[in-house]
Amino acid sequence: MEILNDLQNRGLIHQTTDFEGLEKHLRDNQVTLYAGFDPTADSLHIGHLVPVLILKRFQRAGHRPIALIGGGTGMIGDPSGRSAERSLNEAAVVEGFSNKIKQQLAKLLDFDNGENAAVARNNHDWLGSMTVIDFLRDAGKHFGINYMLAKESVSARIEQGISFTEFSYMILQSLDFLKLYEQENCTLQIGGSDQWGNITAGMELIRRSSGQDEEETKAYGLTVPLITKADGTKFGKTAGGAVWLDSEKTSPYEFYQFWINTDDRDVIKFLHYFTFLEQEEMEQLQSEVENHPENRLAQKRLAEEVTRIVHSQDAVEQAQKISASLFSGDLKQLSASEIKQGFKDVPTYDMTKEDIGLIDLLVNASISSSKRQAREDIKNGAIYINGERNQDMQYTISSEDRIEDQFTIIRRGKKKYFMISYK
Ligand code: 383
Repeated sequence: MEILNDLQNRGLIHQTTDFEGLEKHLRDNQVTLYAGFDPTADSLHIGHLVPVLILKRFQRAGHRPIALIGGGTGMIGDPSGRSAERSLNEAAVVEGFSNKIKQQLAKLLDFDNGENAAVARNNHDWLGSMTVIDFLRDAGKHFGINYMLAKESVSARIEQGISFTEFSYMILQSLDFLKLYEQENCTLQIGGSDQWGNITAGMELIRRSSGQDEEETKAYGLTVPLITKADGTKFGKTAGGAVWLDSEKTSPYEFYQFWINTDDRDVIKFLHYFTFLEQEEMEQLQSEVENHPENRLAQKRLAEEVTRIVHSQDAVEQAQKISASLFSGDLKQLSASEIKQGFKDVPTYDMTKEDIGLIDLLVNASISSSKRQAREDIKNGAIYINGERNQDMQYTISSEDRIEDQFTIIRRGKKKYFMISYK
């Protein structure tokens, strides 16, 4: 199927400049396209995933993606979609973030598959050395103030206030599109719907610098929709904050769980956005959601696919193993690192590696409210050590109960978990 049709069927096209022209351009050429990512943190998060996957979809269709890292623009701050001025990071911090993000993008896109290998560029390479005189003479002259003021990213901020720094951001992103257009024959920029103003500004700069009119210039823009959820809450946020692509920040198990928890009303849409599954399979899953929602098959498939794309098949299997163990309460086969992922959010009690009576431990770790309560809990069979019920009042917790000498998991009742962590 043609790439634009595929994107359309998946509901992935919010706006395009000249749809028919772009369709023909993609049919007749191997097109170089780009999307930009500003290094505002040490990792991308799932909000970045849709545009990254769009680059991948184009790559699979034979086109050539450029992942642009905003080492220069990240020093300035895009006002698009933000209600307040950003705080600036030090140059060394932005550089560190850029390197990390580049590595993540290299994992997600094929950087060495010959023919249409993806490439990474960093706009610090050209923006970092541009003089202010050149900036104002060569770029600034092409931008009318009224044109800039009319952009949503600026007009939305007039009341609240916007610095000249952020006001100028669109010119920098436009210079990138021009640069990549001239040097890499890059004719398409994609981004989220928040990027529409910046993308069209770049097309305008390309037209003006080349003196061509709209018809002659082969530069296009495409944006993807903002991701919304049926319950109205913001996509991509959990109680613990953003869902990061870095496994150190969001473990593969948490990542997997995030997708498993998708609402029935959203899951089919997310399969379209975040996976490469064929329409037919997604339709089958849709009827599963309608007829057997309790099986959560679509959620499982979504979690599997996205976790595999971002992490690996091993990560999927590990996440499934942790989920199954937590569900059955049988923790024996989990490694310390799996325990750590699965029990990240449970109350943790730190202690030194010394033997301690079970009753004392229950009280010290605030698992039972008093010694009397602790005895009661043990007697009632409500206490489990690493998944095994323990009804021995005299029991001593020792090295035997430490998983890889690091943790003991205590459960009280059906599903109240506590982690004992040893120093
Ligand atoms: C910088 C220089 C360019 C082209 C783009 C940029 C970055 C752009 C931006 N993008 C967001 C970001 O970096 O700020 N000005 O966090 C996000 N993107 C993508 C997508 C999205 C946007 O990286 O909508 C979500 O992920 O466009 O918010 O020459």
